[in-house]
Amino acid sequence: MAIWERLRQGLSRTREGFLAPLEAMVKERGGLDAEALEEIEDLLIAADVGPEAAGELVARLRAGLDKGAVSWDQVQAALEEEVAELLAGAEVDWTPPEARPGVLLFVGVNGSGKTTTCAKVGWMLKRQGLRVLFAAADTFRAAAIDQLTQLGDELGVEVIAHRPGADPGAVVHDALAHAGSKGYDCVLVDTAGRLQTKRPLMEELGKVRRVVEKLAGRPPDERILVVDATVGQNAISQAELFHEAVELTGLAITKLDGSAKGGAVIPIWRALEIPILWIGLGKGLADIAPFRAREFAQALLRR
Ligand SMILES: Nc1nc2c(ncn2[C@@H]2O[C@H](COP(=O)(O)OP(=O)(O)OP(=O)(O)O)[C@@H](O)[C@H]2O)c(=O)[nH]1
Ligand SMILES: [Mg+2]
Repeated sequence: MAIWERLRQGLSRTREGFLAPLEAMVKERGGLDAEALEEIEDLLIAADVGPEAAGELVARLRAGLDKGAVSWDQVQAALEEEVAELLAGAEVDWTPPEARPGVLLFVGVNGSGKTTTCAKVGWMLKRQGLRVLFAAADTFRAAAIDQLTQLGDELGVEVIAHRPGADPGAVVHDALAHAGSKGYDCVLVDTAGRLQTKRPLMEELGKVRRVVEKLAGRPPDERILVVDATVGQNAISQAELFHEAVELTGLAITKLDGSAKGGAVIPIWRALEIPILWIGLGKGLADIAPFRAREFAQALLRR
């Protein structure tokens, strides 16, 4: 299935929860009056768009549309336009780091999809002809090391791993040294899932960052927070703490397939203003796509 279809399908729960009642209401009223606009705001909030962004979207709609007889098609098109505009800044034309080896650090809370996203991105870079190395810096659980090692085998990507319980900083140190001597283009670092509230674990991430700084003379080129779309706006508080620890450069929003909280992408972007590099649309290695604001708005708002 094409990525676009998968995005549409992934957002279908969010879309239907929002569009069906909205369409019924606009059609019934034969246009947009003050009450209808208020109801749109409530529906947007219910779709996890957040009160602030919902208020702004409705204000824009109010300004952009004649209050008289507006058709459903006009309302739909205007909303789509506003959402696409609101998210435009979140979209980037991402290219792999130019430095060698480029270092991509994946961080996030437990189960958000770090290891999977690391593998997906590795596969993507490999297909672009880059030589990729994985660093299993999640030494917290033996299963985590096995998971990345297995993914590496599947993809033909070498994995640097130490035993469970080892220092993640040491893994990254070895990975960078190995990448340098073997001429790898990119090192992708998988880290342990952590509760953002656990300070020692967050400090460990800071340490990983410093190891890279010491060896490469610069921080990891990308510090990517992997967030699970199904947690909705909770992603914002998560991100703030990870940002403190490693200064995030990008987001990967996973599990947009099947989330009923797809609308949360809007407040997440507005609160953080960290570019959304990729979206995850399934468990498979090819289920990843660059974030495109207009595509997202269409998938969210067009039937
Ligand atoms: N549907 C769906 N599932 C995903 C996606 N990304 C990851 N998953 C699944 O989410 C689960 C957790 O993924 P992992 O990549 O292991 O997550 P993690 O952040 O590395 O987890 P920990 O290392 O335990 O913190 C797995 O079952 C993945 O297959 C996605 O985009 N869509
Ligand atoms: Mg993991």
